[in-house]
Formats: sequence, C-alpha cells, structure tokens
Amino acid sequence: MKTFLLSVVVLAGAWSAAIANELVRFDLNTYNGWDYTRPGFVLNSTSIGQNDVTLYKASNGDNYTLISPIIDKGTVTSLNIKVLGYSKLYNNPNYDAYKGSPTIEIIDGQGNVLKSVFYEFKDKMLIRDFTVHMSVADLHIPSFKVRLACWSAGIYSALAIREVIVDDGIMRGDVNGDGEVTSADVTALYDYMLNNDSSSLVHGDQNGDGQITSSDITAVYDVLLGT
Ligand SMILES: [Ca+2]
Ligand SMILES: [Ca+2]
Repeated sequence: MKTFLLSVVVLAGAWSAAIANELVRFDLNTYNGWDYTRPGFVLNSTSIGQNDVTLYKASNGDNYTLISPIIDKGTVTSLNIKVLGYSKLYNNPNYDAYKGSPTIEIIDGQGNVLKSVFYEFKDKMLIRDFTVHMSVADLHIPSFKVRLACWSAGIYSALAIREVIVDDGIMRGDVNGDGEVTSADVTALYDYMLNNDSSSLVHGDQNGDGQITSSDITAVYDVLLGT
C-alpha cells in the first residue's frame, strides 16, 4: 500500500478540477420535472433560451416560481446552489432591481419552507448573472425541493432564470476538507478506520452510502487517478 500511496502523490500534482455530486439541474436541455407555476406556460428550450422563465407576481396575485423535482438522494448536510439569471430589461420607470432580487428556498414535499436565502440586488444593473451558495446543515428529511422566487417582483421587475445547478457541496475526494484532493485524504480515511482517529475527517462518506468503509478509500482513489 505504501508503494501505491507514493504513486498517488505524484499523480495528485497533475490533478486539478474536482467536482461535487450534482443533485439536480435546470438548463436549456434539462427541465423535465421542473414546475414553473405559470398557467399555460410551456417549458422548453426556446422559452428558457428567450429568458421567458420569469419570476414575479402576476396581476392576479399569483407568484410565478420555479420548483425543482424532488431531490431524494440520502441525507444532505450541505448544498451549493448556483443560479444563472437575468434581470429582465424594461425601459420603464417602474423597474426596480431590488424587487427583482431572487429568493432561494429549500422546501419539503408539502411546500413548507425549511431554509431560505435572499440574494439582494443593490443597484439597477439590468442584465447580470449571479451565483448563490447556500449551506444547509442537519436537514433531517428524506427529500426536498428547491424553489426560486421573487416574492416582491411585479410585471416591471421580473427576473428570468436560465440555469440552476444544485450540488452536494462536497468536493469529490476531499476527505479532510482542505479544498484539494491529495494522498492526505486517503491518509485521513486510514487514520479513522485503523486508529479511530477522526481529527482529519470532514467528508469521510465519499460514496454517500451512509457508512465509512474501504469503498470510500476506493472513491478517493478514483478521483486521484481520474477514473
Ligand atoms: Ca483534501
Ligand atoms: Ca461510504
């Protein structure tokens, strides 16, 4: 095993782009199961590409929101939610970027809000993209959805959603949580499994099966070796 570890050290220097486990996505090609709560509207590549998936309060009072499919992939302790959106371009004095500021919510199957983050636009820039990182801890429910809304937006202040990516916020292979994947991450698992030393163990369950076993060491090697 020592020989293998040494070879990993060499490979680790060439390794660069770790990714987290993607849980759900919304974009031009992936929108099945997403619910845009605007009556009669058809979600498709054209409507998304034309920035027609807008979040606002309609004249009848309905809030048009975008809701993800149910996410049910085991206990989630952290989330990254990236949203690419555009403020709608209105040449109108009633335009108010603040009202078009998005709210991202974690909701349960009944629509109850479990976590919420408000991303406030502080200026009147009309077109922008933005990223929200949302951390969710101890979410002891079997499943959840992500809801995007602009609760105070109206017809002159809508926000269009173009892309949403939700991942588990855990870099694959980064057991000790230092932002890199190196042999130290393998060592951290060995320290825990052989010596019950959890001092470097931040994300031990790499394969998401709820246990820390040799399979998690294999998962780290898979990242290190690029397989
Ligand atoms: Ca690491
Ligand atoms: Ca595991």
